[in-house]
Amino acid sequence: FLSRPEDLGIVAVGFSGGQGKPGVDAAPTALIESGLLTQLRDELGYTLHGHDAVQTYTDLVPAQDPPHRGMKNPRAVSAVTRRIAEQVYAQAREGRLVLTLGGDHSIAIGTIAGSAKATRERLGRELAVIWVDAHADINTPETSGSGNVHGMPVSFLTGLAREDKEEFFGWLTDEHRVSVKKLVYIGLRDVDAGEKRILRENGIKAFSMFDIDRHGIGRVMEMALAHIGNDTPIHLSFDVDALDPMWAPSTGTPVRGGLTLREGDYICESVHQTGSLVAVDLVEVNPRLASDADLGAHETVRAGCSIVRCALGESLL
Ligand code: Z70
Ligand code: MN
Ligand code: MN
Ligand code: MN
Repeated sequence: FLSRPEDLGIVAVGFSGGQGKPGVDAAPTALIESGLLTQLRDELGYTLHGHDAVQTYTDLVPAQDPPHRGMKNPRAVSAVTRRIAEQVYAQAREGRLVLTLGGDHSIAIGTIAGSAKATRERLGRELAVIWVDAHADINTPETSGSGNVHGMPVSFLTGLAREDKEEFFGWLTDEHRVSVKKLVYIGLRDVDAGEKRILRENGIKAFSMFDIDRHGIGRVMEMALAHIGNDTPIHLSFDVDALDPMWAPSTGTPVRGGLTLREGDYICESVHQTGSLVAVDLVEVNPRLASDADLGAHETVRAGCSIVRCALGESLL
């Protein structure tokens, strides 16, 4: 798919408005300072584009942003994700693999919208999404108990949630959307009752931790990739809280009983090996949250770097 797969577009998103805990906006800087981009350039051989600065999007955050349909910070999240969609699209249009460093998971509204649009235009293909997460993030504004938009990105991206007003995600059109048939979850273990109903009613393919325990991660990846089908462009959206808090404690909503770091790396390696990867997100690293602040944050950043390197082909011999 990629004209020059060694070219990597970087979007560094310092944004936390999709949820309530400050600090997740500091992740891109922490990941970059730990040497991630240097490794991608010097060890994996990528040519990096657009990595100059971490974006904070402060010009897009309004002074007043009262809830709409229960969503918190709806104007800010809508405007920021709209900008991210343009940035990801601009990189993907050049035939570059796109790496987005979040940021909370609401930013995937932008990354996947941009990547779906570019994939349609360049390849005439529909995008598949592999969503690795403890959570399904498929609440509609109406089913959400929290009002946090990072629990809703998949419902907006699949069109299960819709909105006419441009300032509340009304800018999303069919060219930005993905089919529920081309969506696969891995690592789920904390899914709201309303979300379970949405998954069931829409026949969405989901591999929970139960499925990973039963089949092993090797078989789960075979089944996940078979569901997507060969030669389908893949967007990998990786929430670091899919990993067990043992490896990634410094995240907004840690949930015990998660993936080992090796299982997380294996997911990324398997996706890389398809040759169909067009974009990767790493989200929800919050360097300010670990109970043992310094050590936990360092471990989480280190795990995040490992995930990204594996997705970009580090493990290939
Ligand atoms: C819950 C909600 C969520 C991440 C928490 C939680 C969603 N289902 N996502 N942490 N990364 O608020 O909708
Ligand atoms: Mn998530
Ligand atoms: Mn999550
Ligand atoms: Mn490769």
